[in-house]
Amino acid sequence: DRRDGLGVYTADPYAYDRVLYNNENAVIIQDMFPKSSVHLLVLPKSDRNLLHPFKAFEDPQLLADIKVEVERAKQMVASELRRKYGQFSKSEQARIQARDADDPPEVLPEGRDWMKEIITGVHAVPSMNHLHVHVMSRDMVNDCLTRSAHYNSFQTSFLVPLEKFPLADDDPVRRIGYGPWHTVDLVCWRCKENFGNRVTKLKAHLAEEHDQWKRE
Ligand code: GMP
Repeated sequence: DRRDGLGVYTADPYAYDRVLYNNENAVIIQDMFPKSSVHLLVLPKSDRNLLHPFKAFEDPQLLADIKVEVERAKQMVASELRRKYGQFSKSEQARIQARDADDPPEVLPEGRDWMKEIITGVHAVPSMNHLHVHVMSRDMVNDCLTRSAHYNSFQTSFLVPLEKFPLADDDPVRRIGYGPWHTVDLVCWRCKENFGNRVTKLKAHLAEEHDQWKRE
């Protein structure tokens, strides 16, 4: 089944170049069809990893372990963003200039906090059977993003952050997957412009936003 495609990475981590990190709790891999310029997945190694995430994360130990791995993946995404875009970033340049000045200040400017540019979570209705947590830059610029559902699955409450877990029995998040998230308007994450259902227009716009965003 195509939906079982993520199982191979935890079963045989050393067989795949896409596996970037491996320990006893999880593997961290590159998404094969990334929807942002950097898009990783955390795949727990757990006997609960074929459960729906709402069920799987009822286990406090699993939830705690995976939060640690998601934090690790965030650090990986942040350093990849710094590597890719640091050269364009005004705040990074300010830090480097201060550092390399003849008379450097006692306290250097912070540089850019790339951790703030990252979104994480699970889909309310996952498209793949094995438990996976998305950890990605928030730009949503990638050729693999072709459909409005790709965009909205990360830019609406359909993406459920780990902080929401464990869910109470009556938590409204449990109903998100059955709501109209799929057909809501495409809204730019950065400037909030509404593109209706015009995904081609949105993509052209996101490319422009990306150019501004990397310069911040
Ligand atoms: O939500 C499931 C995620 O898994 C999506 O972002 C897909 O792009 C991704 N995906 C689907 N199949 C594969 C695969 O075989 N390998 C990897 N690395 N990612 C996949």
